[in-house]
Amino acid sequence: MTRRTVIRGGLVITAAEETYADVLVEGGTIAALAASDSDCARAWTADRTIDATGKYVIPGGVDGHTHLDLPFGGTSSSDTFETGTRAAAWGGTTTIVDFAVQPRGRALREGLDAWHAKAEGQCAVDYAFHMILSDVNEGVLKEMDLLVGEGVTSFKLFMAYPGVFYSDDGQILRAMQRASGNGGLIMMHAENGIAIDVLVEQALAAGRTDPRHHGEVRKALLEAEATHRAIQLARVAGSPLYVVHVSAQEAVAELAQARTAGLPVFGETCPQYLFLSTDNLAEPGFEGAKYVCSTPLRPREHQAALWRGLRTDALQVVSTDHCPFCFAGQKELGRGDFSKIPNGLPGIENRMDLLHQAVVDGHLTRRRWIEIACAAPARMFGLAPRKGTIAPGADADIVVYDPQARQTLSARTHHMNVDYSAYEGKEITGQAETVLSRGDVVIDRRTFTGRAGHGRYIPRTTCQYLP
Ligand code: DUC
Ligand code: ZN
Ligand code: ZN
Ligand code: ZN
Repeated sequence: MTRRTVIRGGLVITAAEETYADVLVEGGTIAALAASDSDCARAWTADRTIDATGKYVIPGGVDGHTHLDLPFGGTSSSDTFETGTRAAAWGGTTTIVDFAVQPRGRALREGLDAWHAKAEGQCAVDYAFHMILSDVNEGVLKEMDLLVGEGVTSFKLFMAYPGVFYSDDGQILRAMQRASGNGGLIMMHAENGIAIDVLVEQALAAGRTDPRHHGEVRKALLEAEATHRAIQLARVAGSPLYVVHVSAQEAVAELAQARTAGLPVFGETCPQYLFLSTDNLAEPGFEGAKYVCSTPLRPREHQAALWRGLRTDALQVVSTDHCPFCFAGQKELGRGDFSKIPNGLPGIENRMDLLHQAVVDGHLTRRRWIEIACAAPARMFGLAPRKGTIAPGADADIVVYDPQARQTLSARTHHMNVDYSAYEGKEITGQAETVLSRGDVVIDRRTFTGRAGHGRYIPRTTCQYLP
């Protein structure tokens, strides 16, 4: 017999509507919705009833940008697929899309196989992969077609990190041309890495070695320039473009202009750019290292442009770029040389809550919260209609969210495998109370009831965001 669960009495919020409804789950999928006090809903019998009175019933979060167990900066990001996806579940995120990496000079397949091996049997929630192209050549272009065919439908390129992940404009154009033919989505790390490296060298030579100089050399104008160039290259190639981790207001302006012109150009930002700033990078001693990521945190003034971009659809998605490194032993690799601080911030557990706080603070409506955190990433990355919404036929990835719970973010209480919180002491209104992943309760009233290996690999269709 298929197990039946009913979630009763909550306010069901999707990107499209808000309605008091009961939700019937059969096995791993949503079977039906019906008005909470209707005869139809009252007639449902179930093995398990979850009382959501006074709570929101929302789709599980979709985090389209994570780096679990990523070798980077002479070390590896500190969350494994096991710890990172468990932390995701605690925070109400039930699908992640992580970045498999092409080893330089090797085949995409080799990188993809390595990522499958890391994740298989380890995940608490469902997962999928993008592919990072670190060395575009003829063989790689052919492999892109194969990967699209098997559900890896997006490819990240770097205009930054010369000598590591960097692609030149010719390589970028070729990959975009290929994507325009096979339906792949090009994701761009848009920063002019060649110019940044000159400024890094000059800063270090002048003795400017503290973490705050990381923010000073990675200039907003060099993000805007790269964003502009990526947009023009995508136009020439006839491919859509998704710009990751947008932080500079000048880059938002480039995206807004392109979208106003009707181009298939999309943008993502991350909680750290909405809630943190260069003030954090300038914290005394070496504390600023905790906030070193790329693109970098910006002066506070940029935040208003990001919120506006999220409201006006210049930006479509908020992902975390979760790439945690412990302060002790990892961030510390860059004492005396900011360029050696491993780049990345933790946040996979905090995204849904920080964005709910943005609803409380008046930056976003509740439906826009669900759009940018669940529905848009699901459509963008070919996970809809299974993920990102609450509708009959969709996976039963559901969060019973308490909009009144009070919590204080802290490394003492979080579940990410990292020794600090980027939001230490921040007070949040709202918390995921109970979380279902394909019908299984993985968080039950703030107790973890999931398991490593419950999460499945999800092959993706191509981007569903295009008209
Ligand atoms: N930026 C980060 O901060 N970390 C991982 C990779 C990236 O581009
Ligand atoms: Zn990046
Ligand atoms: Zn421009
Ligand atoms: Zn990233």
